[in-house]
Amino acid sequence: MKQFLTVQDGGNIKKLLEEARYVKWNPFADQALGKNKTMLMVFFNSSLRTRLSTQKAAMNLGMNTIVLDINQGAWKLETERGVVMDSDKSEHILEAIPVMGSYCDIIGVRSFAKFENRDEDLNEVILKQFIQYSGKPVISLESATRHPLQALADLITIEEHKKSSKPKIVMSWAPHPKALPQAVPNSFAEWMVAAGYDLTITHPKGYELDPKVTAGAKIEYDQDKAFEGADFVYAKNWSCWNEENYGKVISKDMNWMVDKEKMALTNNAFFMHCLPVRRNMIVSDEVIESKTSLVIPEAANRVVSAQTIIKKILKSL
Ligand code: AN0
Ligand code: CP
Repeated sequence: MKQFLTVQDGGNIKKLLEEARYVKWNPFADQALGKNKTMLMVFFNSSLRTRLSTQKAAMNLGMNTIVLDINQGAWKLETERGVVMDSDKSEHILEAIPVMGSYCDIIGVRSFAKFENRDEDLNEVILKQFIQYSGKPVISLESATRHPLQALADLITIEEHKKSSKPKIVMSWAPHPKALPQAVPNSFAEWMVAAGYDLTITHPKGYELDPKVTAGAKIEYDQDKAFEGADFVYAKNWSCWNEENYGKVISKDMNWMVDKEKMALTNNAFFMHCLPVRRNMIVSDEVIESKTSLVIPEAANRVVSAQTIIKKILKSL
């Protein structure tokens, strides 16, 4: 494996899940693989889970790890080519990336959608520069349009808890005060369809995701209807993807919050969320604290997803 940015990079899902199961139960079996190898993680945005779980995964594989918060302590980066650099930006990303690449064997990058220029976000301008100029395998730690390590952890968690071979999964939009990216719902949809699950996506009108990403899923605008018979409810907020309202919040309708009454419509469904979550906006205290809430094991599986992927990349170095 030379990079991990999308579901396609994961290869055969069944095989990947087998590899994940092995990693989960033998976390220190491959300590020699990462000896004298360095994992660098570069964050353009905040993180708790991705930062800690990816670092833990790399350490389990015997690697050294370096974490850089670009916005705290590093030089402010210019990302446009051709500009006269007379502003507050001291360094160009075209030097910074190969320099960072020279200090590591694998490079992880978190770079969210900025919502300034839709084409720039959809074309993954920052991530692509890391691929082109770092000279090292790149792992997405959530890019502008995808969060594959999260979706793989979600899939591992569902595999561990499902009671039928083709569970009904419902991904539900829920209200949030700020504009959030589409990366998590995009990856969740792609991975669930690729895994062969029965996926229904529910959201208010205007929050449609890229139809290429949701191909194979059912879209249901009536949230109550969508929840009927669900085995897993995956809550997430995202902002508008369409051209007209890209990156905008057009509804904060609190009726979409996942609460006890909504969960009562399901087939005693498990509740999932990638975290961080805003309680009593996205989900009620009661539901997130209930016995069927999987948010903590789901976050714990982020170590497993990261370790499975880093291991595959180390093997191909
Ligand atoms: C981010 C998002 O929605 O993409 C990260 C989630 C893993 N969430 C926030 O910014 C709150
Ligand atoms: N789920 C997730 O990626 O969390 P962080 O933003 O805290 O890394």
